Amino acid sequence: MQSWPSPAVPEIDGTGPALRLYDTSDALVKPVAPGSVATMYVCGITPYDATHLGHAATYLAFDTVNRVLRDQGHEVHYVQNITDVDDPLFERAERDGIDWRDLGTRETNLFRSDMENLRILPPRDYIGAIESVDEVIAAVGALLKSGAAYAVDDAEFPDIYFRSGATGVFGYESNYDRATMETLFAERGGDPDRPGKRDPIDALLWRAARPGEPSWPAPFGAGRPGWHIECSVIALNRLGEGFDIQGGGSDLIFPHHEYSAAHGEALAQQRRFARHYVHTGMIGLDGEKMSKSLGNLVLVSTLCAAGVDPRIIRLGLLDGHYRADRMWTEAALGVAAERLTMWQRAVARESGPAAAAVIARVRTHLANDLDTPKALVAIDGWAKSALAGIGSASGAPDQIVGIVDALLGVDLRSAHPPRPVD
Ligand code: 5CA
Ligand code: ZN
Repeated sequence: MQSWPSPAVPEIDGTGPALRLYDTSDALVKPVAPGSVATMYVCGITPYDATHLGHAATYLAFDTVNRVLRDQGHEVHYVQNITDVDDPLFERAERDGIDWRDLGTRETNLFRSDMENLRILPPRDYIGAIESVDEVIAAVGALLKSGAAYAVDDAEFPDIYFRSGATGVFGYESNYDRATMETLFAERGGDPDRPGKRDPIDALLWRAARPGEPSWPAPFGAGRPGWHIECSVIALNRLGEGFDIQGGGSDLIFPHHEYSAAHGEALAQQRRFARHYVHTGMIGLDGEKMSKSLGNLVLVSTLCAAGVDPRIIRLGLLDGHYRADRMWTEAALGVAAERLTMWQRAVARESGPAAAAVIARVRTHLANDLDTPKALVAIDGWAKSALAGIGSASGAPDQIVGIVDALLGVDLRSAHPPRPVD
């Protein structure tokens, strides 16, 4: 699948401290410690509805990770999937009387234009489930062969499941106890009551073909991929085992990332799937998590169509810490709009306080588990001083424009209208 166009990222002199991020598995903030090429996989959308601010916040958090790593001189190999074969897509397509492939294409196009408007750096590999079916078939075959997978005893629908005990370390990613796993498994797409499973929380790897559902031929019987194996193979086949960052929202901690890791580890001789499991908090509206199923959505595309500058959306989202569950409010947009205006006025001046100390602070805050709220406050401080006529560093406004563009993804000098949807 084609990714979206990349915005330019200016290179800024110097470098900051090495990035440290919270790892869900080890339950602590630790160095990301990549080699010269940093490797990052972030779970992509299920394209049955439009991008809301919760999705945007999650992709923006990993965009900031991407920008910080680049600023530290790393090349970043970034991979993202599109879950374009899944039940929610079929159900919505059926409800709306359209082909599920057309629905997926339409919503993926909308997502791409939202990401472009928000100036999110695109993944190098943007891979749909449809495109990766062959990879899944190879992986399921290998898991069957090694005994990590089994088919249920059902002549009509011999679905294939993963033995959650196969790796011996199952549960290390989420650290959840058995009761919590059972609850979340049932709530988030699992099928604990499927007869024939050896353990109720064993996850589906391959769903045998059902009438009216899409399927692909495979040596172990026609069917379609389960959800978690899709992300395991797309990541593993491009980044290798032990890649640096596996990312997504906190609703993916279990079962999705636990099983993506376990599948990957069973395939790659037990090496830890990802070094870091990084999870963003949930964005809510009116006291509830923003979700397609609840329908309480603020869409990026709606805001852009109403003339809201995407830079304001970015600054509004960056004003909260990525790991905090938080509510989106109209007021947050107002605050972000004022901030953008203030920064623009400040960098339009001929001089201001020397930028080096501010740039160092921004880098330090971001390296410290992505403390974007403090990074914004550091820029505020510079902008207020500049507007008060303090400082005579003539290069400073340009330097501030550079760092805000490179690390926060906001181009203070652009006047580009958002790109219309295809
Ligand atoms: N396709 C799968 C991942 S393989 C999926 O979860 N798709 S999704 O469209 O439901 O979500 C895409 C990303 O947005 C996921 O990382 C999810 O955790 C995140 N997300 C969904 N809702 C919110 C929210 N309200 N706040 C923050 N992030 C969210
Ligand atoms: Zn995923």
